[in-house]
Amino acid sequence: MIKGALFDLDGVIADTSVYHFQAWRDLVAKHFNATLPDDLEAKTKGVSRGDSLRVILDYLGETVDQVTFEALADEKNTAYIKLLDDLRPANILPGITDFIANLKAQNIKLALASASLNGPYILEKLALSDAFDAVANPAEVTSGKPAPDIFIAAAQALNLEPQDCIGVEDAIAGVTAINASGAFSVAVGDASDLSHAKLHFPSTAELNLATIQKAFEVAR
Ligand code: B16
Ligand code: MG
Repeated sequence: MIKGALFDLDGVIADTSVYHFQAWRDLVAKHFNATLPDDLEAKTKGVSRGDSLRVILDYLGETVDQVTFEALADEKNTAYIKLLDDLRPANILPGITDFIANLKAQNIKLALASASLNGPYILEKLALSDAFDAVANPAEVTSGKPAPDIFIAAAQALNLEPQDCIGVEDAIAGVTAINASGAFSVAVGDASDLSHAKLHFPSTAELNLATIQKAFEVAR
């Protein structure tokens, strides 16, 4: 029986991932006079702010000192928050409101397992704060995704074992993290590289609790 659902945020609850990459692109254009290719986005998805910046600097072949690194990360976050200005409940991805309602109808507890330090702020903007029983704090875990820490912390916050939970993700690193935590990985999205997920839906609109429950029981 599924007892908990551990949710990623960016790309699962709302499509804020496009804003993340837009903010990185603007930063790189301004400070390095360079353009980031589309395929770099997948490498920054689900990955912490600092790790995303490392991926980008690696791509650019740039090294910066610690002070500059922090300043760049801060500047990106300020720009990202600005892009979130108009975020509202209508921006919740298709199917997510119903999926949350179906989980709650089955007494399945909900926790946020996002790498984003802006998670609580975004939930508030989407009027979803009350829907979640717990929010795992990414600032309090040792290692970010693809390490399992945030999913383990989210299960713990619900007083559950990861094995009794599903994790829902859109990112390669996130699915790896769920699998390593022991939770049952459910991937959403059209990325062809989510094949390591136990179950995959092409989009959030297709998330189906009955299908997940069946697959979960078979796997357990
Ligand atoms: P922040 P998720 C992740 O959120 C994003 O996918 C990733 O692009 C971002 O770098 C990371 O959060 C950190 O976000 O800069 O807001 O702390 O997909 O794990 O919900
Ligand atoms: Mg995500």
